[in-house]
Amino acid sequence: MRTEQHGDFKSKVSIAKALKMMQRQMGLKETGKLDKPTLNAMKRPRCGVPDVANYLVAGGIHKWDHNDITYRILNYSLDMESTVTDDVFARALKVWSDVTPLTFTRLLQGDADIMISFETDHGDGSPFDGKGGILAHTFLPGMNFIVDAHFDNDEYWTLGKGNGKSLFLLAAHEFGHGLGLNHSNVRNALMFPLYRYVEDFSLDQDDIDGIQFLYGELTTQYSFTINLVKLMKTLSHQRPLQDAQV
Ligand SMILES: [Ca+2]
Ligand SMILES: [Ca+2]
Ligand SMILES: [Zn+2]
Ligand SMILES: [Zn+2]
Repeated sequence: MRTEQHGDFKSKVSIAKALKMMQRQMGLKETGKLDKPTLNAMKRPRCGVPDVANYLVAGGIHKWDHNDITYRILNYSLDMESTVTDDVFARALKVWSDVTPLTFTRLLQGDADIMISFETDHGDGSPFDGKGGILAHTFLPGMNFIVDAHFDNDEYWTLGKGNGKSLFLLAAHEFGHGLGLNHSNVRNALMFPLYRYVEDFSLDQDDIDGIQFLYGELTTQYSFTINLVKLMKTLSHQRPLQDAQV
């Protein structure tokens, strides 16, 4: 029943209209035609979460009903050491916990809210496409009990420089979906669908507005506690150094 309604709705959207929506999403001129800039943009490496489908479900809010999110890393790629990969995923999650009351705890077994894995052929109806093209995809919360974050194993995952794709940037983007964010049409936003390597990464105001719309800001009391803990750590690290100098 649900599928029928969805199909019916979808068939009313003409190709030109869908193209225009996609062009808007990619920040291109909305011609409604498959012109050269559109074709070029479609060939660029990108996240596999479909833009147009997201517009079709626009209006629905997908988010977690709790702030203490758990995650689990199910497997590793051959491109990076596992400890480096663990660190990359932790840093990518920190991007979001830095600006919200969300916390992320890693589980080593059992069901976590976000299940992270590297995949090639896999059975979720959105197969990967080998090297290039689609790099990763992630489900939005609320549709499934568990959110899967999948990274294409055929990509060459790196820390960003040189050949290969930055696992950190892709993971931060994918976790944005895993927390409920759709794609943004702001070119400098992390949630823009096309991959672009940046050395000094920071969230765009558009990303911050989006995630804080869903989960609120990091409260001052909470950030005060975090800063206090950081200060105490710094002081306790400095003390032995001072002793050594005396
Ligand atoms: Ca691919
Ligand atoms: Ca690989
Ligand atoms: Zn995406
Ligand atoms: Zn998948």
